[in-house]
Amino acid sequence: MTHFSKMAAAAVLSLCAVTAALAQVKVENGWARATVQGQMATGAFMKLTAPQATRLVAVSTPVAGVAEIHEMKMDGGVMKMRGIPALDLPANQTVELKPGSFHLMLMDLKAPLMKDASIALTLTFKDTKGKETQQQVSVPVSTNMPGAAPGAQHHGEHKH
Ligand SMILES: [Cu+2]
Repeated sequence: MTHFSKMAAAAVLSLCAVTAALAQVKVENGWARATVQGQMATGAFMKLTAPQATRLVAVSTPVAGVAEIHEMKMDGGVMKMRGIPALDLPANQTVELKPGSFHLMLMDLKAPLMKDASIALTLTFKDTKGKETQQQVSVPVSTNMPGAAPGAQHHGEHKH
């Protein structure tokens, strides 16, 4: 492991620790894709692990006029994305939001998302009893998945 990737891993881990201590749902490896001038939409990604079964039902952010939960799926040989009303988070199972799969869609951006900035996201969860909780997270803006080098962010919890 290079010195840089060690530091990056430490930064990600300390972010994990902070969010886990404050909140019910563990949010790890969050990031949003940087945009260029004139681009109106982008995606935000993260790993979510809920201690008890819950669902992600909404997302909002001050940087975008509209934020939705999306999924990408092959449909007749074409990759399509669509909004979904909720994302199921089974107890103690890590659900990964990543490019090509589930993601948070940020639309009607108020300004380009600059690399190395960070954005605030408010996640709304609704548990099996119908109780809603909100959780604030801050995620870095990046052009690609941070620490995307193979194995760089392996937490030993890979599931297929
Ligand atoms: Cu989308």
